[in-house]
Amino acid sequence: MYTLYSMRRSGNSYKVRLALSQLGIPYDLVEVDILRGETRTPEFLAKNPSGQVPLLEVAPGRYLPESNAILWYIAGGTPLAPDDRIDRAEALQWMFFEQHSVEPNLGAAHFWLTLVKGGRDLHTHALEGWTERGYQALRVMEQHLESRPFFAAGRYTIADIALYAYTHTANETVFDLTGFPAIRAWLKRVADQPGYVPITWEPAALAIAE
Ligand SMILES: N[C@@H](CCC(=O)N[C@@H](CS)C(=O)NCC(=O)O)C(=O)O
Repeated sequence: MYTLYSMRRSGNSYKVRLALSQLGIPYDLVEVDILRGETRTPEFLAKNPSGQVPLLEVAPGRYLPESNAILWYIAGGTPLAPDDRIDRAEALQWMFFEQHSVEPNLGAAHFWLTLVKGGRDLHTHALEGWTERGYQALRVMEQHLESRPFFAAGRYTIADIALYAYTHTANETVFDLTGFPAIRAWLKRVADQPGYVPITWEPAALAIAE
């Protein structure tokens, strides 16, 4: 059985919890508090030298970091991970976009404004850039979704899961999605998928570490 090292309010961790739920894969969950430095202990760094969650133990002693790599691993061989060459490349395209344009802006705003006490004051200058680049990313997504129900392969895939994580919490920070009707409709389509769980969900049998 997999063990997932994850933090409840982390969008990157949520991607993996959402996919595991939708794929019906059982797993043990270890809640890690990054605000208390729990990913920076020698024990954790031995598992993931990057000191970050999510981290999936795929077999005893074998660890896989990076949310989008984990998505490809757990969804491999299922309809959530496109097999066809161009469909797969399209899914990858949007997952790279997520890491380059969405996570560093919407994700950073989410982390510093909603999770860290006083984070807004600490990052007043950065916030301007996150906002500008975040809206730029949202406009790209909006345009794509105006004529398509999902991001890649003409169906719901792990590309949607990756992009959903920080887009669905965008309005908790500085982003107003009122002017993005296609994104709002897509957020609803994702939330309507079988096996959907919200970011606050946790398995009943939580957790080894708590
Ligand atoms: N590119 C990585 C980013 C992971 C990441 O930034 N994780 C954050 C939580 S969302 C973390 O663990 N931060 C703790 C730290 O850097 O000390 C992914 O997609 O998994």
